This record gives sequence, C-alpha cells and structure tokens, in this order.
Amino acid sequence: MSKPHYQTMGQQFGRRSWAEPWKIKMVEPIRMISREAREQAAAEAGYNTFLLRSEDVYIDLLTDSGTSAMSDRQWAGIMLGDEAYAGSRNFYHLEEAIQTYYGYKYVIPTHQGRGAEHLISQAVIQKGDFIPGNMYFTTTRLHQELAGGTFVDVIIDEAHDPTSQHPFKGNVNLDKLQALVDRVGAENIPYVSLAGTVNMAGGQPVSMANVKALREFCDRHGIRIYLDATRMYENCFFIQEREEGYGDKSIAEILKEFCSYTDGAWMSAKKDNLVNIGGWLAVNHADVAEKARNMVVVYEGLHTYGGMAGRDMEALAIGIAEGVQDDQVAARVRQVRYLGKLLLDWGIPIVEPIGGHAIFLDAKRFYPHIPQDQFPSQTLAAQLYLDSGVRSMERGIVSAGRDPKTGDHRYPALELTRLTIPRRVYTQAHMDVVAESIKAVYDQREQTRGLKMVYEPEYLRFFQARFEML
Ligand code: PLI
Repeated sequence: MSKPHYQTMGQQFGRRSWAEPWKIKMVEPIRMISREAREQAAAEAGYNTFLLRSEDVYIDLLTDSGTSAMSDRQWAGIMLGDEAYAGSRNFYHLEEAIQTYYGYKYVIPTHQGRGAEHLISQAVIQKGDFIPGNMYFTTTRLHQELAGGTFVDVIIDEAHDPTSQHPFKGNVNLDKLQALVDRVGAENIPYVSLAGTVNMAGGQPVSMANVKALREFCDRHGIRIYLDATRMYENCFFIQEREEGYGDKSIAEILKEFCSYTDGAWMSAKKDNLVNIGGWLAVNHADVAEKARNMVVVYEGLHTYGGMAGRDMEALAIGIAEGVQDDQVAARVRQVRYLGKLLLDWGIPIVEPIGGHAIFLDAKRFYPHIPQDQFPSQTLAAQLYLDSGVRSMERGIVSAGRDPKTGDHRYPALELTRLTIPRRVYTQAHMDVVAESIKAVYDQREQTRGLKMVYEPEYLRFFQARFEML
C-alpha cells in the first residue's frame, strides 16, 4: 500500500510529457457515419443521446460507466470464474480486495451501483426521514425518495457556480447541515449521503479536512455517513495534488484514511474499479449488513454473488487493486484535463476546476439565448452528435426531473453537457477531434435553437425522454 517503486515520466523528468501506463493489445474499429445518416439517427432517437444506437456513434463520451478497457490480467481473471451458485471463490477475492483497499467490514455484491443504493436506502431510511448530501445524483436521490426520504442539498455554494475555482467544490457545508438538524432533528436524519467526487457538480472532490470535520459533526449528533465511492480514486488524486500533508501519500493510503471516517459505502464498480458490470455495498455495522443481506437475496441474488457472475467478481477484485495505482489514476485525470485545456484555450465555457471523469460544457454560457425550459444542454449534446458523431450527455434540467411535491421542473443552477472519458479507451488524438468538433458547434452557437420535450417518462426521464427541434 506504500507508494510504488516506479515513477511516472512526469515525476522522473519534471516538465516533460506524461503518457499512459499501458500499451494497447487489442483494438475495436470505430467509424463516423455521414452527416445525413447522423441527422436521421438523431431524429429517430428524439434528440436524446441515450436513444442512439452505439454503432451510429463515432467517439462515445456518453459515460465512463462500464465503458473502461479491462487489462490482460482482468481478462485472465475472467477465465478463473468459479460459477458456483453459493460461496464462489471469486466472492472471497472480491471481499478481500474491498476490505484491503476500502477498509469496510461487511461486503455485499450487487449487479451495479443502483442495486447497492436500493439496499442501503431501504435498510436505513424510514418514511419521513431527511437525507442530506453533497449534491444529488439521479439514481441515488430516487432510491432515497422511493424509500420514503427527502434529499436535502448541503454542498457548499461554490459547487453550483461553474466558474468558482474552489479546489474542493464537493465539500459539505456544515452550517447547512446544522440548519437541517435544527429544523428536522438529528433523529430524522439516518445518514449523510457523501459522494466523492461529485458527479453532477463536474467531478469535484471532497477534501480530507471536510470529511474529518463531517465525522466529528456526525458523531456529536449520532448520524452515520455513507459514502458513494464510485469515483473515490479520482477524489483521492485531488487530495494528493491539492491538500497539505497528502502529497507524499499514495492514492491507496489516502483512500483508506478517507473511508475510515465513514460507516460504509456503495459502489458502482463500473467506474473506478474498471469493470464493465458490477457493484457493491460495504458497511461496518453488523445490523445494517444483516438487513442488506436479507434484501439482496430478494432483489439481486445470493449474498455471495449479488447479481454478478463469478468471473465478473474476479475481474472486479483485480480491477480494484489495479485502478487504485497512482499512475493509473493520474493518467486518467490528466487525459480529462488535456481535453479541458484545449477548450479553455479557445474560450469555450466549461466547469472549472476541471474534474476527474469528464469535461462539463456550461450550456448556460454556451447558449445564453436558449431558455432553460428549452433544454440548452440537451440541445448542445444533439448538436455535437450532428457535427461529428461524438456522443455526450445532458446534465441539466432534464436530468434534474420534476419536484415530486409540485410536479414542476426542477431548475438546477448547473445546466451542463457532459463529455465523459472512458478509462483506458481513447487516445490523445481522439481528444483533439472532440475538441475541434466542440469548437465548430461553438462557432455556430448563435444560429442554434432549443428543443421541446414531446415524451416524458415518469422516472429518471433523461434516459428515455424524446425531443423535437424548435
Ligand atoms: O450506474 P450504476 O447503477 O452502476 O451506478 C449509479 C451511480 C451512483 N453514483 C454515482 C456517483 C454515479 O455516477 C452512478 C452512475 N453513473 C452513471 C451511469 C454515469 O453515467 O455517471
């Protein structure tokens, strides 16, 4: 768990270029279909990038979820799958990896992150409870609401400002949390929902000082802390880079310390853990583990596979140890930064500081003439696809959904289009092509009009909503 003996090129040669700590062994062809075919595909998909066929996409930056390239070791692990219904040896490898790197006691595998969100929400939320968190995430908040809870945003104000240069925009504002405790009582707050990094804020990190202070606060009030660990490796990279006292610690050491201030975590292993499918819940309290184990058999599968094949658990156990290596995380974040810097150099508005997993275009500044209820970030995602076949994702008013009480749109301060970089998949040349396409769309911005929503599903509408051009 100490720092590895090898160094990156950057560490060895100072200002020289860095490069990925891997080479490519297998490739998958991609192609750009014609402009005419893209226009047809976009219209058929109702201008929703989730409804495109991936074969019609050239560079796919929809998500970094389940889209990573696995290593030769992970693929070798696939061949070691023990496909027993119960007690598969791969489960024990997975359990050991989570205990070693994250430090939690009880491990329950799930098919992916939202399976674990479902279990923790149902296990600890009572109807009428309040769940404070550092900005909402779509599936997380929905599971909290379905369990009878109300999510309350307690992130620092800077997180809602795409131009703020605060180094830890994922931090919890303890005054907001205190105000919630004063208003509803600590007994109605089962836990703080803490995410590192914060996806909807632009991949922004939480500092170690903040999680420590949060722990002290929660201990005083008898409130637990559950962590959304989905992109914690990237969060730890920012702590290593920006927080005093952590520059000489490895990502693995920082991770272990951070998790030690929390009571458990849920995980979409499809991100940091470098697998195409999988998730887990891990907690320190036996009573919570028992409730979750009782439920996992109803919704996921037996508690020693939770919806995953043995081979997938093996690849995941290997991915946990591989993904946490300093050079892996550094190369990943630096590739994101490379793309962001190209855009900043051209004056294109993005969320700053550049986050860990994606570049977020600021659609409010990109298209100031398109009102929020004409879906500027959905429009931008559609225009980018039309220009070059690059697929991005709306993270604005469509993702925010409707207020369950009033039925009105929620109008989030952040209206963003996310270009999410899969891990170990695309090269620097792909990033150049993406940046040039965004520049072309930016140059056309004044002629661009918004969209109208013509179909809206009840839950998580951004996945399946359909639009028409105005
Ligand atoms: O997609 P799942 O069910 O494995 O995980 C849900 C989930 C939970 N927390 C966070 C922070 C996420 O980012 C997340 C999934 N994110 C997706 C799919 C994304 O594209 O960002």
